[in-house]
Amino acid sequence: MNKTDKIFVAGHRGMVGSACVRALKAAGYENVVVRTHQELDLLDPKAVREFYEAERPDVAIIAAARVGGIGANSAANSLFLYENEMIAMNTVWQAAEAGVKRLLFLGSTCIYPRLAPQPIPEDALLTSALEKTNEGYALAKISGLKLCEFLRRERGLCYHSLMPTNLYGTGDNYDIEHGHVLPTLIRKFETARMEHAPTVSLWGSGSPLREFLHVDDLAAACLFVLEMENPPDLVNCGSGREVTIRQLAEMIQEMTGCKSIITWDRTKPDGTPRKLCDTSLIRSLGWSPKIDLATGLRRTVDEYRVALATGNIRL
Ligand code: GFB
Repeated sequence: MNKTDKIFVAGHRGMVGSACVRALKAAGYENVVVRTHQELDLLDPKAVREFYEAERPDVAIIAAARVGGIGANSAANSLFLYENEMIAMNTVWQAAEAGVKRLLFLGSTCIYPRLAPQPIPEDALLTSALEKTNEGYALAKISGLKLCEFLRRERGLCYHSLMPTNLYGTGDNYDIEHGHVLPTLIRKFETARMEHAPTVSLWGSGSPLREFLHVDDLAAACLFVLEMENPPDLVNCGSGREVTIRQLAEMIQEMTGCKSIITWDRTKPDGTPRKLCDTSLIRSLGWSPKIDLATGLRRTVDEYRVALATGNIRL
């Protein structure tokens, strides 16, 4: 990838896409092309084809997706499958048809089997059954990464994929019902602190393990693989550190100064018991994360407070 390349970032208003745009600009890539949902409907193949043919980007970064936490995914697996499948097929296939030479497809480590070996290596893909709570999302992401792999093999296009672990950071979604666990917990503890609530209700048992990566570390990883001449077809990206949901809750509780008692609502799902990704491949290539969880959390709590005070919270 060259500094003068025209780079299309699909999903630039989301947490991942906006972090990629920031990282590209900070690294001196000035020719970044974006479209809002109103300007370009990624579910519409014809519109996507016309966009690629009109703009002719050199590079595409596919960060657009319908995303959500365990609540959103498990309530609407059909929608997560349909929209993400359409977005993946349209943005990847139409790019190839329009002659885009380079493309990075972003997914999630939920593509791996529910009971994959831990830490999860890239070759655990499709070795056993998926986690049911996000099966729709996972199937769509598997289709997208496979389409990239096939196009690379059949047409020699440099299309490749990166699978991040659970992400958090600037521009996250703080919706209580639909958000991911980390932003939701920040909002729950902050609200309980301000309202002097006696208890804070969290989901599940608190025992599942999750690995968290700050989105700025992910954006750096995206640039890193895009700057490689011959990147792997599929590479994991994670912090390499995992915590239980209970430990995460205690960290956020302490950081927010919330005195409420934590209760666990066991009618809510735990999801996959553990999903620590094996990051040895990306580390061996030369990337490593820079933002540890305590530092990233502190920054995120501060950003949440500013967003709340200024009415800029994303829900
Ligand atoms: O981030 P999250 O919603 O999704 O985290 P996944 C879910 C874990 O946090 C479960 C617990 O063990 C929940 O029981 N949890 C505790 C809570 N309290 C809460 C709460 O208030 N809200 C939420 N949301 N969780 C997602 C997938 O899986 O991971 C996506 O659904 C995607 O498709 C993403 O792959 C990376 O980590 O289980």
